[in-house]
Amino acid sequence: MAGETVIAKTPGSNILLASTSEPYLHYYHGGEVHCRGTAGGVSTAFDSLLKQYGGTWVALGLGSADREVVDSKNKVNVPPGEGKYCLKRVWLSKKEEESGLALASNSMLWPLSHVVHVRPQFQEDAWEQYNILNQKMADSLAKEITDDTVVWINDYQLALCAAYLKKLKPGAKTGFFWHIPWPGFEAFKIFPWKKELLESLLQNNLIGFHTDEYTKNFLYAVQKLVDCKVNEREVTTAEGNKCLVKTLPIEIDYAGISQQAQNTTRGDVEKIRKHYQALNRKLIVAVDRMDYTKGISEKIKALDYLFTSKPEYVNKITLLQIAAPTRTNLAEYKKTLEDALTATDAVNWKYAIGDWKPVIFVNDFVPLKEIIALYRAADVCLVTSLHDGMNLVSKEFIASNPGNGMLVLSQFAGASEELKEAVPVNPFLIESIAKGIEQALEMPEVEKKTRMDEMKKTVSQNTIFNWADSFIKILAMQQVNGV
Ligand code: GDG
Repeated sequence: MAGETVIAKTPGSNILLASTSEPYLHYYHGGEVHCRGTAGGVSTAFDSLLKQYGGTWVALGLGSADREVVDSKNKVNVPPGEGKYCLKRVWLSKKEEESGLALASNSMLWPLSHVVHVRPQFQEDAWEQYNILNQKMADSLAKEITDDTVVWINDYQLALCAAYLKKLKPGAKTGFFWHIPWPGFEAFKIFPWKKELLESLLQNNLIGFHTDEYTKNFLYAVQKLVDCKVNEREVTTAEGNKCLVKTLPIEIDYAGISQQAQNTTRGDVEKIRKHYQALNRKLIVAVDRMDYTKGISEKIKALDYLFTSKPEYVNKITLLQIAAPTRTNLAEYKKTLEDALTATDAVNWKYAIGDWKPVIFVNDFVPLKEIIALYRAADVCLVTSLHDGMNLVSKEFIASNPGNGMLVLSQFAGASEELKEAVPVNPFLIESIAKGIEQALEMPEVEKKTRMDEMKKTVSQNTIFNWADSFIKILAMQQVNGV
């Protein structure tokens, strides 16, 4: 399938990817250098892509041993031992990391874009450091650009990158994907550097969003604030740059994930269930980065509510929550973890019996192979994001589960636009989550199978490879100003 794609056929498509998240992280353990993958949608998605197509990925190097493994040009081939593509690392000073990444990206733009009522913390100095971070990435990208390079910049941490890059390489063609929601104007208009943000983004030749709602919100803000012409979804800036704005929902490597899942044997599934004391009990699996947008405490409280309102479920279900550590230096994230642990202790204290605990909370990075095995073993996958650009976990579950499980999915995850047969919940209402869990647990086998088959059809039709092909194909057709 990948061999027939536009990228593989077009010799002029030398992919140069940019994101702050790195797909592989090197770290010290016991005096030795180890390497592991990282949790997060951008890492997972583009790793499967570049493993297939090759290319260069420019990302920050934040692992304790990242500097140990790169060559003189800051490059290392990954995955380790396979060398499928080149990872080029960019180093930040402590100040740039703390202000440009942690504060500007994760305490300003992240809460601004996710409408979950966490107040963004604006600071001028952080915005300056954000500029420096974007400039550094642009400098590093510029060194890799040749005539046939297609530059694909990713996510809210790099919104100014194209503007800096085009000062160095005016003829460069750049596409940008915004992986998180773009909020409505009421929420967006409080951003102090909103015009600068929009004008920089519009220097790209293509911008992608996951849903039509985000695309429309973005275009509305552009029309309100920027001197430009908007013709349907094409924006022409006062300087003459044409930027196309498209809705392109991200997908997963369905075949790859479902193949890995099928390699999981019945014995493996039984072992997992036994390990989590879920042999004769129902297993609910949840996989998230430990982020306040994901509604993790809400899930745990919903389970507590379910046991209180329906005591017949006590000792009959286990929630296994994988909560991979993320942005651990930020106060909001520390508090979110504390809240989740408090909710876990409360429900476990009230209801644990013998070897059974209602909630198993794993605040650690878990290898993808194990996550896929868990999706396969699960009776229910519970996704309760308060707001989520897409949510890849829901699609990974659909690809991995044999069809006897059920997905409970937040109405406020972009994925809910495609996965119509999932059980929808409003995660702001604990009772709604509890009802969703109950509906999924009690659903007749035939209905589950029918719904899961429909969702498998949807997710398998559109893969990460088709998604990337569409993006690159559209980008390739865009004119670059003055070239
Ligand atoms: C952003 C947007 C959008 C999680 N824990 C572990 C682990 N993961 C993997 C999952 C999945 C990925 O991380 C999470 O992706 P999501 O899409 O669910 O969420 P974000 O990280 O917030 O991603 C999101 C995405 O970008 C893509 O555009 O969908 O809306 O917020 O792949 O499996 N992987 C491993 N260990 C873990 O402990 N190996």
